[in-house]
Amino acid sequence: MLYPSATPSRFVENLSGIWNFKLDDGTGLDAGWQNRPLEDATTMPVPASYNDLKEGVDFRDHYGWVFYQRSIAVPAFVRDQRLMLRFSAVTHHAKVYLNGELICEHKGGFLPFEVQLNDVLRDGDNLLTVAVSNVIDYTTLPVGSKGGMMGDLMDSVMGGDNVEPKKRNDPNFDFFNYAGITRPVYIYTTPQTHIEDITVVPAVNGSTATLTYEVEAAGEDAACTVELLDAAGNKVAESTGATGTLVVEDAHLWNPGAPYLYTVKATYGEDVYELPYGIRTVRVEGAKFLINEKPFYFKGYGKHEDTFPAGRGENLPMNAKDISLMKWQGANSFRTSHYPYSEEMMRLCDAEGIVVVDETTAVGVNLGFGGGANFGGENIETFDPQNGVQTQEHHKDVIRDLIARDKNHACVVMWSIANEPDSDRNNGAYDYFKPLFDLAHELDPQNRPCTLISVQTVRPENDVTTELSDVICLNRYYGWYLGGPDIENACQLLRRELQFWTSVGKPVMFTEFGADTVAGMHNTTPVMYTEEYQVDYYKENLKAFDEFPCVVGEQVWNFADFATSQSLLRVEGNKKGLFTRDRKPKLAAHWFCQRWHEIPDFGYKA
Ligand code: GCB
Repeated sequence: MLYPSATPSRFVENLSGIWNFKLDDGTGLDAGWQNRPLEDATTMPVPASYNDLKEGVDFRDHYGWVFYQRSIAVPAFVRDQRLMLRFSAVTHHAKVYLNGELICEHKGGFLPFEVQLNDVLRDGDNLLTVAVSNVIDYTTLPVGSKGGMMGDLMDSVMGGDNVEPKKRNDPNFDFFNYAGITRPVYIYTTPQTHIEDITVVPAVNGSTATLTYEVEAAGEDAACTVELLDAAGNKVAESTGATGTLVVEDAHLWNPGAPYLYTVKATYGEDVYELPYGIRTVRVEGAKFLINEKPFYFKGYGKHEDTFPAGRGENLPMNAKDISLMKWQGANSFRTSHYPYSEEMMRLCDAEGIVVVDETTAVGVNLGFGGGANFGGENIETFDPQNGVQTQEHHKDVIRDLIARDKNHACVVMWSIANEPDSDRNNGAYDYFKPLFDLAHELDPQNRPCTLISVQTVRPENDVTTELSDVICLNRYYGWYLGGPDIENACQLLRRELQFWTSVGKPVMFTEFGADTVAGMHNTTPVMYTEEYQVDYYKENLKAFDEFPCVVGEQVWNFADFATSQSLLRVEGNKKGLFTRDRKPKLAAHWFCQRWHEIPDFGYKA
């Protein structure tokens, strides 16, 4: 799906701003709130998660639907154009109504969707209502269940059955279930005969690059030309036809830390679309991860889109700051844990030369494990046909939509199919995941490496990542959840595990390792939760990583502290950040600054 860019043939209106807003009391849809102006509405900025923007736990932890509303109109001079209403992300389930009529519905909180307006839009003002649900269950990604444990507990303690538990979401994952219209909403136009999609695949031979392209169009037959412009806007290649190749001599490659972006300018009839495009190659060879045929070493983080008070709402200044901090630290990469990040962030990574492991929304596909902080997992097998997760079809849709959105990004070097699922082949993981890996490989025109992010609780010998993943990605907490506070001994177990992975013969990368650290907590003896312990934890783990040539990357958990559900293990959120939530460095941030500036992007373990 193309990003909504303004071009000589396309007009874009951004609907960001203050909308009307109301929490549903359980009657909203039946009572027809979508049909008329909301009564007693409050205000709400779009884009943003709503949870932290008004006071009170009932607001923050609201369960179910909320309503967003505003009026929209388009000027007469674009009325004959194709008019699209496009949502960049609505978390997690959206029903979109125009003048009371349901015009589209979407499941999944982190990918764009759109609907054509021409036939439903009236002249003058139109009432746009978006009903948004934050409910997660065994059919959604991420996975959750309906909570109410406190009621059960009180029943068992008090011996009564008269306590009605309050409905709430019980996430099977360790980040706050922020919701709302979290990314921009646009109306954009195209000519009726228009470009639907563009796919460009690079191949590099010496100093010559060949780009194979396909322009998908709709409407009438029209002439198609595709030009390649260099960064200064000069035409360096041109071709005609909806499919073809562009040959570039002395091509500038996109490299981590040294990006170069061309523009692929496609014209179909009257429609023009300009796609920023970096040329680079990616492949795995033996236990190496090659970018532009050179062995790359990942230095970076698992992240979250999480800031105060926007929640998971798009925060462009913070995105810019985060990338600046990454460069300050000598990092070169991150993983979009645990959902696809905004399109603006992906474009920024292309422009800034940051390497991205692009993850789906599949987190919590593991019912034996409560996802970090919530160790309340029920004793049901994850892939149990009756009572287990029912996510596979939706998981396929997410993979389809993610690859459709991000396939042309130079920054994306690998797809992460899931974070910490039950990946034990004895529990049905192979049958669940094999079709998903096949689908991703088939859909990605660049056939990038695919992985799943493996959890420490599955024995390595039983982990389907061995056969399915192109890169073995490990979330490991030796010296924290496992073996803490005896970091040294725990790291002996880590070494034993790495011997196993060495024998598999694939590249290995640590996608999570870390220790909760409360900023400002210090001690001469490094005890758990102090800044000193975090430094020692990392030093010891990295000593082990450095001993193994198959380890091609270290991505710490986490870039910054972030909000989670409340639990006994979380002190106002997860504190494993190298930075605080407002981006102040902890001791370990300075330590990594030194380490990562000494490690080259390429050839570290040559
Ligand atoms: C994990 C999860 C991550 C949690 C982290 C933790 O393995 O992938 O979402 O936040 O552990 O800190 O417990």
